[in-house]
Amino acid sequence: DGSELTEIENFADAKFAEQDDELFGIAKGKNLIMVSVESTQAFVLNNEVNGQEITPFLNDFAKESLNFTNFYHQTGQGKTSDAEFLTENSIYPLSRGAVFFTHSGNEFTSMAEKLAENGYYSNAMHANNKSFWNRDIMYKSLGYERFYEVSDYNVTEDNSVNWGMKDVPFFEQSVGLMKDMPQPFYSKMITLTNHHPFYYDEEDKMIDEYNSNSGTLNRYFVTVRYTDESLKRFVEELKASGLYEDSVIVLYGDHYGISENHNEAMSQYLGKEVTPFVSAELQKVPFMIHIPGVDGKEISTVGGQVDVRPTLLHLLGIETKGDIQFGQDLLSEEHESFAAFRDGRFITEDYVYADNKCWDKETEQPTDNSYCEPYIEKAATELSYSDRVIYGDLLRFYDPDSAKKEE
Ligand code: GP9
Ligand code: MN
Repeated sequence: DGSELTEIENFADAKFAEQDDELFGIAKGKNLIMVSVESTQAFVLNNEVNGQEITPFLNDFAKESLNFTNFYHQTGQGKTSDAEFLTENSIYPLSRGAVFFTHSGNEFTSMAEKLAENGYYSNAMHANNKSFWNRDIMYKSLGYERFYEVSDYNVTEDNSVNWGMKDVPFFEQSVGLMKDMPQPFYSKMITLTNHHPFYYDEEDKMIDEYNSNSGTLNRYFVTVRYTDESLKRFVEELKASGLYEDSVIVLYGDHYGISENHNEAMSQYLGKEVTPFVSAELQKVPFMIHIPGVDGKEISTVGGQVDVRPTLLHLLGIETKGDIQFGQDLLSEEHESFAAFRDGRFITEDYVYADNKCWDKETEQPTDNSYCEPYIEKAATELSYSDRVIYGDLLRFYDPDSAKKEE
């Protein structure tokens, strides 16, 4: 009932990280373009395969952006949709199943809804079947006004590969759609080409495959390189259309592309054994925020997808105090270096908890468990409160106005 929410409200209020005054509203009134970059892990950034750069565009773009270098995905079985859930709501997905399927009828206080309340045209763009991950239903609950899905795009055999429409034409056609949107708009875009099994057309191959016993990993580099190119073209098209100067561009990796089934090939590539420590560190994904006119900066605080909502809303000058959020503004001085994974692993400033061991980041070896002990409970508490919000549909009882009055 409502009283259960009170306890959770208190938890969220205690966790709230006050925004930095200098940064609050620095992107006020700008469009927000947020790209979920399919299966892109951070290890490909500033890295090479066969002596060839894998992500030349992202490497440059990161330098012009607020670039978060210790940012982790926190998804479970809901994969892309879990990443969407986290970034929209600052609530964790479930430990089993996909919350997009199991709780699409819940009440949410998503970023899309909050932006719509603040005059934004909130929409999602993804050139796949609209019912994939139950998006057509869930997006209504999340407050998107419009979902540009496969039927809004001109998809041909020629411009498709693997799972569907290629990223280059997807971005190209999306800019066409954006030109007609009322501003400011919030567009959440989801790429598709760099998806397992990472099949590609020969004409799109810009670097050579890797050579290992895993065809999956070998091809992965080629399709990551292609998606990197598509993002470059996207930004060029935004510039040509005049939208670039008025838009914040956010990129995040949704989840891993290379599972533990490919550890042998991965260890060949990395030149070291894929221990549980390395495996956890491989869950790092890119997260960058590009704001026109704002200098790039590397931000090393440990965080995750649950932190995206407060971080972005504060930059856009929208308060989140009193909202039920489990994440913290990554740009706040009060942000605590911490990322809980959905499976019980977690990352702190100095330690990684994985395989029931506490790993020292410096030595990459297990150390005394007592260093991780306090965080084990912290992670469990946080996840259980988050689960209660979903299972009890507790945001039904949430009244933002009364939350504000209590401040
Ligand atoms: C499908 C795309 C991929 O529309 O979002 O989903 P995934 O398998 O990565 O969760
Ligand atoms: Mn995905």
